[in-house]
Amino acid sequence: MRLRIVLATLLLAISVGCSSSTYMTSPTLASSGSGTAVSIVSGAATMTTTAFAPNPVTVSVGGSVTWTNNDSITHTSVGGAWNSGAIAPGGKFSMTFSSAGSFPYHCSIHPGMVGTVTVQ
Ligand SMILES: [Cu+2]
Repeated sequence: MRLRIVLATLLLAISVGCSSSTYMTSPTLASSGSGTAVSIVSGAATMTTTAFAPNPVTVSVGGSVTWTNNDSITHTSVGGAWNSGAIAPGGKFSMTFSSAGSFPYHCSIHPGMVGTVTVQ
């Protein structure tokens, strides 16, 4: 009798373990937060088309671009359809592109800094 209870408990523990590990390996979270990376390079303020790297950057329709400020001062990414606001040093900003096209953008603090996002 006692053995039967132990076995039942053991089976229950195994099945709970299996279902939780299936949940853990679910790919649900794999696609979130993955954007094509663009770096705002060190010393970008005095640069033009090389301030953002890579430039131009190409993403698929529905894809996103994540800008990371690798410089020591604040920058922005401003396009026709988006405005990052201030991106502090070390900060990031992401934008998802849902239609194909060529989207020019710049830094509103340093208008010489220009880039293009190509969505195809
Ligand atoms: Cu800037």
